[in-house]
Amino acid sequence: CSYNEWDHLEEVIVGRAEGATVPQPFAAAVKAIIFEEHWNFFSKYAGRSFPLDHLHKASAELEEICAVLRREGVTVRRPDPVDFSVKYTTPDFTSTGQLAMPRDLLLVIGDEIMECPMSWRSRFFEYRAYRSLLKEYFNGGAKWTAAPKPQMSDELYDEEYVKYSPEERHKLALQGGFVTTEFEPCFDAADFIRAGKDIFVQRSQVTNNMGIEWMRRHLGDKYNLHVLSFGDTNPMHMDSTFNIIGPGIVLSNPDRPCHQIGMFKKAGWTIVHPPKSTMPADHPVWFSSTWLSMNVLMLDSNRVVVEKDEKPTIEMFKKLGIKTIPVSLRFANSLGGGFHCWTSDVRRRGKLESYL
Ligand code: DAV
Repeated sequence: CSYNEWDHLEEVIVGRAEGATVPQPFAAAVKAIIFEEHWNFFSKYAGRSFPLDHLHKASAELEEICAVLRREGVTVRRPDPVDFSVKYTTPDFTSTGQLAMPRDLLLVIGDEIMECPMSWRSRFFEYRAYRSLLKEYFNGGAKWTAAPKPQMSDELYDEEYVKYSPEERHKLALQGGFVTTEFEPCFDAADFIRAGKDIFVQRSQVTNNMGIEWMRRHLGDKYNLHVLSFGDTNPMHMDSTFNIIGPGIVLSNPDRPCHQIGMFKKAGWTIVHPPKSTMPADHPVWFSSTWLSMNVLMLDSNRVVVEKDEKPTIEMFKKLGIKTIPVSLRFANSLGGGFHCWTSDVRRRGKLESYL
C-alpha cells in the first residue's frame, strides 16, 4: 500500500542488473529514445549482454543500495533473476528481453499493485521476474491487477518516426508526435507520479492517450488523474522531469518546463529547479539523459537517497533541510535508471490525502 512518493517507506523492490540484455532487434520504439551516438552500440550488441564488467559494477551498486535501505529500516525485496537473452516469438513479433527495472512495470496506487502494459517488445515478458513477489503480495491481501496486455503488432509503432533527424523528431515530440500510435492502450508506470488523490501522467514515447484514458476509467472517482505536458523534446518517464518529493514540493527539471505549473503554484506548492548533473561526459548513459541526478528515492519527506557524486544536488537537498543518504549508482545509471527507476515502493505508511 502506497499513496504517494514520500510517506515513510517500509518496503521496496530493488531491480536487478544481472542478465541485462541489449534488445534484439533494435526496434523503432527503442531507437526513438536512444541518442544517436549509441545506435552503433545497440546494433552491434543486439541480443547480447551489456558489457559484463559494467553489469557487475551496476549489480554491486544495487546490492549496496539494498544494504543502505535495510540499515534505514526498510524491508528490501528483489525480483527473480531472469535470463533476458532468451528469444521469444508471439503471433505478432520476435524479440529478446532486456532487464528488470521495477518502476516501469509496477504501479502501486493504494492497496493495488498493477502490471503496466509497457510498449517495448523487449519488455513484454518482464513481469515474469516479479510473479513470485506478486503472488506473495496477493496472498497477503493486495489487489493485484494487470492492464490489458498490448499485442505490440506493427500497428503500435510509427516506423517512419525514426527516419527523421533528431532535430525533426524533437520538434514533433514538442507538438505531440511520438513513435507509439493509438492502436491500443500502452503505458509505463514511470510516466505516472502520485500525490495522494491526485495522480499525474504524461503522453510520452511509451505512454499513449488510449493508455491514459484506460487508466482514468480504471481509477474512477477515487482519484483525479491530471495529464501534464512539458517542454521535453523526447519524453519517456516523468521521474527525471517532474519528481514530487514531499507534500507540496516538486523537483521540476529546468530544461523541461511544466506547461501546467500554474496549477501547482496556485495550490502553494514549492517548485524547486534542481541543478544539472555532474556525470562525467565519457561515462556511457545508454538509455537516458543525465537528468537521472534528480531521479531520487524518498525514504520519507526528510530523507532522500541520492548519488554520492552529485554534489550540487546534495547541496540543494541540504538547503531544503532534507537529510541526504549518498550512494553510488553511476554504473546502474548506464542502464537507464536512477534511484526512483530502480525501485518500486510497495509499502509506505500514511493514508489517502489531498495535496493539491
Ligand atoms: O532522460 O529523462 C529518464 C528515464 C528514467 N527511466 C530522461 C529519461
